[in-house]
Amino acid sequence: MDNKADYERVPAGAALAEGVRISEAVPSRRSFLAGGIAGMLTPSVAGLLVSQVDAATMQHAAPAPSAAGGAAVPARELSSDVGAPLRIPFVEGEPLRQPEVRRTVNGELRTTLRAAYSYQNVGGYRLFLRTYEGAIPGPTFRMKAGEVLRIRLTNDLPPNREQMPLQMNQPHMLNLTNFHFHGAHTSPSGISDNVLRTMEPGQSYDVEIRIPEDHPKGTYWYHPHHHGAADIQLASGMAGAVIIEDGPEQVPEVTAAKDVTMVLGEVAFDGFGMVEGFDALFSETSVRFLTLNGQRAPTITMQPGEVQRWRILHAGYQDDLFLAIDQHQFHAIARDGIGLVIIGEGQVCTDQADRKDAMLIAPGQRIDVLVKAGEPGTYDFKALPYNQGYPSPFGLIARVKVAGAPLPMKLPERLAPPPLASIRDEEITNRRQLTFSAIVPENEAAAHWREFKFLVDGRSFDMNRVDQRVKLGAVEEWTIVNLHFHDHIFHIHVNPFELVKVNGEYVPPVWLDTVVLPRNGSITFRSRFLDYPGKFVLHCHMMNHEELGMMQVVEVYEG
Ligand SMILES: [Cu+2]
Repeated sequence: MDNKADYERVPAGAALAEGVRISEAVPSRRSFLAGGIAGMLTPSVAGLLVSQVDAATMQHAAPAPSAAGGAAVPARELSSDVGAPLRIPFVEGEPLRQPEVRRTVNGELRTTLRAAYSYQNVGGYRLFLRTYEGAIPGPTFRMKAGEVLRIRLTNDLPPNREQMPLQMNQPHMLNLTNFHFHGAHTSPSGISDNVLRTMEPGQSYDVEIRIPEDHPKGTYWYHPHHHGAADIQLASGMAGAVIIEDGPEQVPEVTAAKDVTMVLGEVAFDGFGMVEGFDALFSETSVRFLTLNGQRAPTITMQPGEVQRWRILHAGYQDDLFLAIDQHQFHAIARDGIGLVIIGEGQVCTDQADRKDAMLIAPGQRIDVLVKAGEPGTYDFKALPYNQGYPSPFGLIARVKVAGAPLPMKLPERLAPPPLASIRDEEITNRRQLTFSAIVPENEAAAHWREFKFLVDGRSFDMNRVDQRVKLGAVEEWTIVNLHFHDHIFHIHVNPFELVKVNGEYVPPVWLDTVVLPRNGSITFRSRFLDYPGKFVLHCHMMNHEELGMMQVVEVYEG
């Protein structure tokens, strides 16, 4: 079901009439100091600064919603402020947009995907970023298990004005790209989900990914994965959702729920409004604000009693987010595209697992949740402060406006049968242990980022070395030990895994493809390597760490 039209039907003017704030995105130096704000500036705080918006800006603020998302804005409508990055009128409370949806025809989703710079209006700033199809996020692909995704990917980024460096584990060659279908159980070879491919600027490439008939149905995503450029491109907003649609086994309460795609973004940029290196991304406080589908502080509308299915995808580049909605609950029904056995289970890798009102999501993870609207009112959907070894970004993400006629809908009492069978002890053919660690400079200043090393098994990534050889047909149990005092995020391509232990203690098993690896702790999971021989990678999904070397090559070989 495509809700795009529902969202587009809401006229921007109607929202404005109901008291939408017009905010200046950034306070003046004077007001900043007066306010004494050291942490993230929430839009609500920015909203208080409306009196400082100059008259010319106010006059032209109303057309801003239609100009959002990268459309051209006449120069006279821009703020008179000449500072960089360019600040523009910012209207809070626009209806949440849905990314453009592209669908299958006759079993094949055939599409183009153009990687290119474009101007984007994001939360009060006019940024110049690498994007897919000139949009943040990129289009949503909707397909079914058993279908084929065929993409003609054109790399229209400019030439790289540098040679390939000797030090590969630092950002480099930022205009090389490729295509990764995160979470797909498919071939990692040839022109399929092959992240070891290189796509040069000025060239077009075919990608063909076959989704098997028995693939778990749920929420997946795509993003670039070329080592050296993946972090900068993802942080710029190059990401989109892939939805493998439900089958007839889905329970009626979920089928009846409005299906909403929600792509979380962490917005960071340099003093020019661009993302061109680690000076924009590396500091632990780089993230300026959070976005949902590329929008800052949009409004999600629900009727009292309504149940919606939110497909929450964390496409941010670096940090765990601890999500909550005032006076509402998340009811998780799937994690990483794989249906849960029990509603709400799977929150295990957090020191706040007992907090039932909040939900931890790591970059790369997806959590499908049901949300049942309560009494009429407006509620904040936000990220709460969270300790991931260093503080996570926090602040407003969106507002949930509950209004209109009551729409009594039910939450399900049980979910569809789980798509993947639990791995029994006697299936296991091999065990192995890996370590994640870091070497940090004596003074961890952001400016010293070149001195950080992020390692797996004590080594930096080398795409020409195979680190883990797994025999085709193996069923293995892996323990990943984190020797660092920060959390990391373990992700492996091609095969999902069943998490069974955290810090050596058994947990209710949950299938995932991305998981928080607790600081000075460990995770243990089981995985089946029954098909798809070839080379692929495992890595930390905190993309700064991946780019600084926290990645390995895995080869599934036919013995
Ligand atoms: Cu990491």
